Amino acid sequence: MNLELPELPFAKEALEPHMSANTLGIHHGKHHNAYVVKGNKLLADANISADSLEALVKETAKAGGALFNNVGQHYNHSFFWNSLSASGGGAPGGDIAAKIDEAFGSYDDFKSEFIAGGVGQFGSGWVWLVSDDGKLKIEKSANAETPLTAGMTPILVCDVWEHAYYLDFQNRRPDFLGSFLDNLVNWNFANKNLANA
Ligand code: MN3
Repeated sequence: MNLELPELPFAKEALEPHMSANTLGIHHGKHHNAYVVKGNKLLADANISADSLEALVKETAKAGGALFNNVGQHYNHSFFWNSLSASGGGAPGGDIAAKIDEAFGSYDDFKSEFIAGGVGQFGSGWVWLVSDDGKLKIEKSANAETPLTAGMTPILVCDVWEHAYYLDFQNRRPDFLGSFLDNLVNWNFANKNLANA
C-alpha cells in the first residue's frame, strides 16, 4: 500500500483570515507531503499489507518507530483537512448536537473541554473528539499518535503542533483552538463519522 497526499478539500485561501494560505501551503505542501514521501520510502522496505489506511495505521503502530510516525501523521493530517470547512464553525446541527449535550452537558462545556485538551497537550500533538463505545469524549495524543489504535472512532481533530498555527497565531495556542471551533470546524464531517461509529 502506498500513501498519497490528498488534495485539500477547499481552496488554500478559503479559510482566511482564520487559517492563512501561507500556513496551509507549508502545512499541507511541505509538512504533510514530507510524511507521505518518507512513509512511502519506509513502506517499500517493510513487509506490511493492509487494505485501508486505518488498517495500516493499526498495523504499523505495533512496532512504532519512524514507519508508524509517518503513516500516523499522514492519517492524522488527512483527517484534519476534513475537519476544516470554510463554512464551518459555531454550534453544530444534526445528530452530533444532541450527542454533545449528552456527553458534555452543553456545547459551551464541550468547547471548554476541547480547548483545555488542546492546551494541555504538552509539546506537539493533537486534540480529538472521539466516540468510545458509543459515548463522545475528548482525547489528546502526542506526536503521531491517534486514538484509532486504542479502538476509538475519531470524529474530529485539531492539529496542535506549532506548525499548524505559529504563522497565524504565534504562541497563542488557546486562540487558535477557539478560532478552530468558532470559524472552521466541519460538523458535516463529524456527523458523517458519528453515523459510522
Ligand atoms: Mn501538522
